[in-house]
Amino acid sequence: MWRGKKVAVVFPTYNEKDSIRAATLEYFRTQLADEVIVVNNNAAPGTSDEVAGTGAREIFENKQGYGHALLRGIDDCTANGVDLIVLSEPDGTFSGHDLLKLLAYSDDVPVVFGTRTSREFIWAGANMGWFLRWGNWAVAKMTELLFNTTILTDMGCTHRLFTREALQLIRPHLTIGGSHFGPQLLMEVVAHKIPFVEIPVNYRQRIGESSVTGDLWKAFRLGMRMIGLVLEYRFGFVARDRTMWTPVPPPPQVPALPLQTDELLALAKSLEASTQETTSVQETTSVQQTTTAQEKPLLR
Ligand SMILES: Nc1nc2c(ncn2[C@@H]2O[C@H](COP(=O)(O)OP(=O)(O)OP(=O)(O)O)[C@@H](O)[C@H]2O)c(=O)[nH]1
Ligand SMILES: [Mg+2]
Repeated sequence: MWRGKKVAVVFPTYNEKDSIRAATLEYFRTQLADEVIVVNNNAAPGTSDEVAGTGAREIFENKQGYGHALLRGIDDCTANGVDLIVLSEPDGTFSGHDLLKLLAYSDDVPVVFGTRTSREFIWAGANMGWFLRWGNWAVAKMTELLFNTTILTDMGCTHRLFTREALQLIRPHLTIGGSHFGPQLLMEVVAHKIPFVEIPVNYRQRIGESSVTGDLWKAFRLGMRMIGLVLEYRFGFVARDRTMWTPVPPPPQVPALPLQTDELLALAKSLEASTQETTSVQETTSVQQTTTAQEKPLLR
């Protein structure tokens, strides 16, 4: 639970039998995760036995692929009223310790991306050699430049946080079932103009064999597809009828006290008007705008 909000961590699993138990317990130990949802994507035999008894809820996705597995987890969370959805991997690479950092930024923005390219956060033995690190960085910088976004240094880090409202907005546009689902998720956040921030997350050595970026040739092809995807978005080849994220107008500034009676009355009126305006904005959008990011200014 984070500030009264229900938090769920989604673990897609394919080949993480030897690490999934420890990974699940690591996230529960933070006492921040209300739920850990394991999406079994035709996972290695014995995975379910490892998950049993950890407190995680196991669900199944038969369509093979990283994207299919994550989408299944996302759909489960949004259907069950989870407020803050954190994606991760149960292969030992990501740290439960970073959950707090992702949640802390969710107070300000509806999407928090992790980056694995900050040198101080890359552990010995992690699969983040110079090619992966600088390749990811270069494509992310290209995206930052082409879309004039806030700082981006990693396109494909699974460790990310989304509010339910952000995911509901972009969900109809998430179509990729394979490994480049991660970059598509990022591009849809950018395309919908959803406010986001990117923060460094710990990236450790994988337990067991990577089936995606462990092979340099596969990683290179994935990189090329990422560049293609970014250019498709930039030059409008991807369907464009999107409902943009609706920012709520900021409340009027509260002047320093002491105030005269007539000033107090004027302030009360303007606050009332702004509350009504906010309510009407929320009513006219199809998406519920109830994230802390929007509520927070009203509380100040
Ligand atoms: N390779 C693969 N991974 C899957 C599949 N379904 C779910 N996953 C999950 O996707 C995550 C990423 O796969 P990994 O093998 O760890 O690949 P990786 O080297 O971490 O890839 P990156 O995170 O892109 O660097 C893991 O949590 C897998 O369990 C699938 O069909 N194939
Ligand atoms: Mg991995």
